[in-house]
Amino acid sequence: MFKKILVANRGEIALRIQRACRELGIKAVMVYSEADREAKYVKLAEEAVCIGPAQSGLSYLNMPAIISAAEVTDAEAIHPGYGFLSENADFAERVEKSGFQFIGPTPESIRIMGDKVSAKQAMIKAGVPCVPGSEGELPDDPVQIRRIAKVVGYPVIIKAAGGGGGRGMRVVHTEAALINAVAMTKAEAGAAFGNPAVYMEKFLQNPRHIEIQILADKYKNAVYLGERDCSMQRRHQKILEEAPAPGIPRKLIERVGERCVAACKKIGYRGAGTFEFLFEDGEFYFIEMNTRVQVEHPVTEMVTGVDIVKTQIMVAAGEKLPFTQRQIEIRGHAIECRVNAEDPYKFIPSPGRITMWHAPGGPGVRVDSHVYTNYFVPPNYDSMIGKIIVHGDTREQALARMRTALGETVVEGINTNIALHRELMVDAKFMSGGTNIHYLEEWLGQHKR
Ligand code: MV4
Repeated sequence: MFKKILVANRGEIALRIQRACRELGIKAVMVYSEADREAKYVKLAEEAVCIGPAQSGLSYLNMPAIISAAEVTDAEAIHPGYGFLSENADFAERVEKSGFQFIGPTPESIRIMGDKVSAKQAMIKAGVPCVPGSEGELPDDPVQIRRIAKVVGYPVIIKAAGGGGGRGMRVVHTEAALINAVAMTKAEAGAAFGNPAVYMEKFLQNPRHIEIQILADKYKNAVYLGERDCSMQRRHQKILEEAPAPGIPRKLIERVGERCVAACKKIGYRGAGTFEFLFEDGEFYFIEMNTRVQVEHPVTEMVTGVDIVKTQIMVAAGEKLPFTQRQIEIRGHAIECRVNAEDPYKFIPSPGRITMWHAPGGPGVRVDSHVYTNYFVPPNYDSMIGKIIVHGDTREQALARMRTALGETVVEGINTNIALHRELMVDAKFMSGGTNIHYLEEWLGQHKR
């Protein structure tokens, strides 16, 4: 096992990784920007290195600064967390070329999944169900493009190979609009991602966003840890997640989970990973794979009892997965509410000093947050300041526990979206379960103030 790991991230996930290291008896080196000097995990760290000014580009995205910090502190591995450099294949490669273990998949795996066309081709080959569409990149010939769209059937969606997470896509409803939409998406993709390649899919009108968590080791062992329902989102920002997904038969999840595991084995995937699917009319359609630990990993930890971050570290160190698929059981229900420093209805960021922070507690309640009373939320980063996660024997109990937890939570000095979460936890449609990816935006439209 590693003796020392460098944590190349900030905020709640930096603290989460530090906690996993403590449990494993590993020393964690924290890196921080000038804006994060006061962070709890920096103060609690046995070692911490300032890697630059507040701007991410000069600190958390600064590869030489991070690798130098690993060198001067004698760390053996680097955990990238989520966001920042976590899905940057060049970073993973530079980490390994510098003699450190990257805690994540191989640079090749990251590269394949980063290109959405090659990711989809790998999944089709491995037998994972995908959204019907162009087989690979769209050709230049308008006649061929029209022919593909006709076969797929309108509406279609044009997506950039270099995009993902909602960036670089365009819905097309008619043949008349097709060629121009392809040209526009290609031009934008070339400018934004340095890759003009685009592909086409059938546009699904009212899907849910369901994702499957997997863990794999270096010896081709892989397991799936069930699914998460991440449909509650606004502008591609998830606001709450839950596991299991309400109303989806276990047998269906098992079938798609087994395909994901088979795909991992086939491509030699290692580490934690998430297969993102759209779910509509009882069918799963793969869209993208994330090659990092995700914000919402705790709901899976709560229903499976598996420590995903700890396991990520163990498999990166070359250990075998400490469990088999048969040992994975889904118990009860978990919900996570992301607490953001922002106006709850206008979504304007609200950085500043937290004059009072009181976290909830009690049975089945977990809070992952790096903040505290008198903490200053810097304006330079994502507005998420923590996550409240609850577990219950049933979804109803989890909902009741979340209502209680949100009721106990006190945040003063800045605005947060807790009021929005309190309303959603008593919303009849959300309570009945299974709302789709458009629900929150429609709800916000009807609850204007
Ligand atoms: C789609 C889709 C409908 N049909 N693909 C948006 C994020 C990116 N990961 C893929 N996205 C979508 N792809 C087809 N063929 C609808 C979306 C989509 C979406 C997906 C998941 C969660 C929220 C979303 C919000 C808007 C659109």
